[in-house]
This record gives sequence, structure tokens and C-alpha cells, in this order.
Amino acid sequence: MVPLKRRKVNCSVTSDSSGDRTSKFPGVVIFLLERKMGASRRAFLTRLGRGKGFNIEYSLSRSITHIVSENNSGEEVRTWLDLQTGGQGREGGEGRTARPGSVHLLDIVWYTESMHAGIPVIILDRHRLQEREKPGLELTVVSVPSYACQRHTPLLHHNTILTDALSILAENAELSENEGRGVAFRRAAALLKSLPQEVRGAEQLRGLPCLGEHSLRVIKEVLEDGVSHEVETTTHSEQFKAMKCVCVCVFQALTGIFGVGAKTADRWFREGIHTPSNLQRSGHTLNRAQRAGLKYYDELNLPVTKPEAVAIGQIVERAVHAVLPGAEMTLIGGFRRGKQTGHDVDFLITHPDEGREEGLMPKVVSWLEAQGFLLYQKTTGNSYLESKEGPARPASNMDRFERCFSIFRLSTDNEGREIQTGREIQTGEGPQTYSPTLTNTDPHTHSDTHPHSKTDSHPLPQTLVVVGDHAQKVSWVLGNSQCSGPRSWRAVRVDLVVSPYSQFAFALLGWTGSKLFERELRRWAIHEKAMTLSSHALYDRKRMQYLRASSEEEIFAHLGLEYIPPCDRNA
Ligand code: 8GT
Ligand code: MN
Repeated sequence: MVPLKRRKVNCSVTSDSSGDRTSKFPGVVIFLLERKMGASRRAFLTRLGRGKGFNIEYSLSRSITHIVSENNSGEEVRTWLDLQTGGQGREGGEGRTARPGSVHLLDIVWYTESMHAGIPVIILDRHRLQEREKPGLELTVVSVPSYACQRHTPLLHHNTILTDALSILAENAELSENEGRGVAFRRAAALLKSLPQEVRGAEQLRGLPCLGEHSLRVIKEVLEDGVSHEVETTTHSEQFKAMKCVCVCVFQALTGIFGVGAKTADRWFREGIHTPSNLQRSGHTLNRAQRAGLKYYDELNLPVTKPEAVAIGQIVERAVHAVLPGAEMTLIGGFRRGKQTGHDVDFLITHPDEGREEGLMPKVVSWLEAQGFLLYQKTTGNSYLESKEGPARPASNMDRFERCFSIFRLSTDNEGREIQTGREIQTGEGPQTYSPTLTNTDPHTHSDTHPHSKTDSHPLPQTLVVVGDHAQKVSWVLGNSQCSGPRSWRAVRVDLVVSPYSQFAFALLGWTGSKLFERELRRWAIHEKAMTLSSHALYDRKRMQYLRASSEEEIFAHLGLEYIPPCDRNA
């Protein structure tokens, strides 16, 4: 458990922390716990709630009725409260600053659902923070639905040690082209992610769905020994390391197509190609996408941060508005689910007048190229036609929207940590030190967009090292000679998708992910509802008709599912 610090409740974030604002819901006085939530998210959630007429207090007081926390267990919140109140009032007595015994201790899910409903929703068991009555390993019987799309799966959860282990085995299975085994591990991991508490003993898992024999064996081993032998062996296997290195980064990152990279990487592995530099020296003829993947290999391996995603969003928005005023753009993928980093940035573009979006992508790409923002791009046209599609088509992850796989050239200000939104970049998640800006000082110089372009003579960056804790400098090892110093840009993978307005809700749902959540939605649709779901449409096979929807909420309703907000789709 993270040690609890005695800490003053932060009252300084906003000046209007008094209780005299008018509330639409008298009797509901909410306190958002900053611990693990962070000050900025707390401020954001407070503004959101207040905008909807909720009474949200910044200080603990006896008027608080609901304490909402994120990623804290009931015990952690209880301990924190005791620290604030000096342990008084635990049994509902007269505490100085709060009434810990009578106040509702709730998970953030209750808050997000209430925000969505516009009223404080009824408190269900799953909203309450779980508290163990007494230390020990008593069984907690939790009833968990078996499809991930029926469950709330937050980004941060209680079982990371177990899910990390299962994810490694899933990745290994996928790299070995054993998709079925990969999915089984991913389903088991997704189940653990959705549990409201930490699993401490295998007995707690009795009766839960999605846990196959193999996954259970791994979980038990980790619970008992702290590690799984199979996971350890996999992590250290040369083949796993090499396949991950060559396959994931060079191919899958660019094509996004499962299997294509794995086959080639496997062949190359057997030829002795284990690293990108092996590949570069191998004399293999590479296609344009592979060359780009190789050239920007290290940077494409660096996580993309939220501020970088936001900065790229501003560039894309400028491009889109320049070529089609009135067009709308939405950040999708992992960032829409609340992730703070990603392997790429995904955007969905549409226009409220159906038809206006046709042919938009080449124009956006031309604009971006003219400004020097693209290092690589491959655009594919829209090949979806409902009349031709045929409802019998199997549900598929691949859609046929107008789409552009690209590598952006994002200018960076290596001297300062401020980006144009004025917020500081969080450096907690990896070696990210760039500060993205929109300044584009050097158009065309590094463009590899045109097949015959020979303008960029940088050799392959073999290692990218960040110097110092909050370093602003990046050193590049180029071949044998190391040159150190700030560079003014970095390469970032960006996916652009254009959808007709009538398909927008389906595209939004399909591209928000996670991949497993999407897979489970399609599985639910077909097996439980006899419907076919894709990123273009939903077809009811019994009634033999398409079901239209203009929002994600409507699609969930058609599917007979409770609405799950993007932040809870992290299965
Ligand atoms: P990340 O942080 O690693 O980027 O995580 P992500 O944003 O969740 O993953 P992603 O690989 O960027 O994919 C974003 C979402 O788009 C996923 O849910 C994935 O299922 C979906 N997706 C593709 N390709 C396609 C496709 O061709 N069609 C549709 N409908 N969805 C796709 O990755
Ligand atoms: Mn993504």
C-alpha cells in the first residue's frame, strides 16, 4: 500500500470553496479526494460538477455527504480521513472536520456516472469503496459479467502486477501468431482490471469468468511466489525481445495490421536479424513504410505524451479547417480513454453536411505536406458502401474509411518545459522531455513523403538517450559518432480517419478502443443480440435492418448494454 502522508487538504486550487453556491441537489455535498487523483484532474472534475449544479467542496467539513476518490481503496480513504480528523468520529461520532462514519465513500465511477446522468445517481454496491472488515483473507464474492463491454474498466486499477504478467504472455502469443491464446490472456487481464479491489489470494477468484486454466496458473504463481516462471522466461527470451523489437516497431506500428509484421519478423529472426541495425545492414529491400519505420525507429518507440497529442491536434485542426471550414475533429484512441501516453495519436474527422467530407483526406495531407509537417504518409480511400457491404460480412476490426497513416514532424522547444497551453509537461511516464510547439521552422527539409525524396540524410538513430532527470537535451548516437545536443523536432505516429457524418458515432465507438473492448462489443453483438457491429454500422440480423445512431449512447442502447464512458473502456 502506498504510505499515507499526513497532509493538509488542498484548499488553494480555487478561491470559491465556500458552501454558499446554489446547488441543484441539496443534501448532496461532494468532496473529491486529491490523493492519487492529482490537483489538475480534481480541479477539472470540480468545474465539471459545479457546471452541472452539484455542490462540490474543496475543504473537508461536517457538511460533506459524499467523498469521491480515484484509485484508492476504502481502507486508504478511511486511513486518510482518520489522519485528517485525528481519528475522531470513526463510528459516526462528532469529528472535528468530517463525519467519517456516516459519509459515503465512493469510487470515481459514481461521480462520472452522475456527471453523465446530470443528477446524483443511486449509490450501488459497485460505487462504494470496498473495505475489509478485518485484516485477513476473507472471501469477497464479487459478481462480474463475462463480457468486458458490460464492465467498467478504469485506466488505473488494483491488479497491475497480475495484469502485467498476463500482458507479456499475451504479447508473446500475438508475436507468435497465436491470436487465440493472446486473446485468452487479454481477457483474463481485462477481468482483473475491472475488479474493485486487489486480489490477494486465488480463493477470491472462484466463480469469476474469463479465467482460463493457463491464466489461473500464472496468477496463482504470481500470488504465491511474486513472479511467474513462464513470464520470466518469456521476458528474457532472445526471440521475444527480437520479435518485439523488429516486429512491433517497424511493422505493426506502421501498418496496424496484426500478423503481417509477425510473419516477416519471424523469417528475419531466423535469418539472424534481431535488431533494427541488423536489418539496416542486411541488404533487404524494404518498402517505403518499412524504411520510414526504421529511420524513425527510436522516436516511434518513445511514448507520445498528452501535451504532444494536443499540440498535434491543433496542427491537424488548422489543416482541416483550412481545407474544409465547418469540419469537426475528435481525438480518439487511447487518449480519449484518458491515457496520458500512447504509441500514436488518432483523430477522427467528419462534417455535419454528409458528403462534404468526401475527398477531404488528400487535401488535408497536401496542406500538412506543404507546411512541412509530414515525414511519411500513406493515404487510403474510402471503400465502404453499405449497399455492397452485405450484412453477412463478418464483424471485422478493419474498416474502410478514408484513412491516413502518417509520421508527423513535431517541432519541439528543447529549452523550456512550457508548451503553448501554458501547462508543464509531466515527466513521470518515461523519458519524455520534449515540449511540443507549433513552430515549424524548417519545412520540407526532412520530408520523406515523396517516394523519390532524398533530402534527409540522417543515418538511423540507434540510441536515443535522455540526459539527466528533467533533461531538455537528447543525445543521438549516429553510427559510431555521438553528437549531443537538442534537436528541434521529433517524429510521432499519427492516424487520421475521415467518416461520413451518419457513421460518425460508430467510427467514434470503434476507434476509441481499447482493442479488447471493441472485440468484446462485436462478440456481444453477434452472440447475444444477433447483430453485426462495425465502425461503420450496426445491423440487426433478426429484423434484417440497419440500426441508426447519432451517439455512442444510442449504440449501447441498441445493443442492450449499459453505457460505458470512454474512461472505463480500458479493458
Ligand atoms: P495506444 O496508446 O497504444 O495508441 O493505444 P490505442 O490508441 O488504444 O490503440 P491504437 O492501436 O492506436 O488503436 C486505437 C483504436 O482503433 C483501437 O481500439 C483499435 O481497435 C482501433 N483500430 C485500429 N485499426 C482499426 C481499423 O482499421 N478499424 C477500426 N475500426 N478500428 C481500428 O487500430
Ligand atoms: Mn492510438
